[in-house]
Amino acid sequence: MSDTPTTPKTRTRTKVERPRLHKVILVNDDYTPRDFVTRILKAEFRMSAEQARKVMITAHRKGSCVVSVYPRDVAETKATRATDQGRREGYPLLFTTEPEE
Ligand code: TYC
Repeated sequence: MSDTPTTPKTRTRTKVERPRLHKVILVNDDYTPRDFVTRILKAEFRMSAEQARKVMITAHRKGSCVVSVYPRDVAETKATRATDQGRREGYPLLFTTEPEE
């Protein structure tokens, strides 16, 4: 150990917070056909047929289901695009977004 007096070094730490991710949520309704919901999930959210079917059935049974999480702008764009595809076919299919806790 050396006897040289040491001056405490101060360190500046810049806190960088990761941007919060946002959930895309599929909301159940009584009118949109199951196969249509599954097709949208596969196309817009790049899910396998099996994954898409599971998410669709969960929303059908429980009222809603988290599809995936993304940075905010991606989540909003995907939710809007997927909802619009239902509207174009006359279905009330709805995808919403909310920040992750
Ligand atoms: N409940 C619809 C039906 O029975 C199917 C459906 C599932 C619709 C999930 C929307 O988010 C949904 N045809």
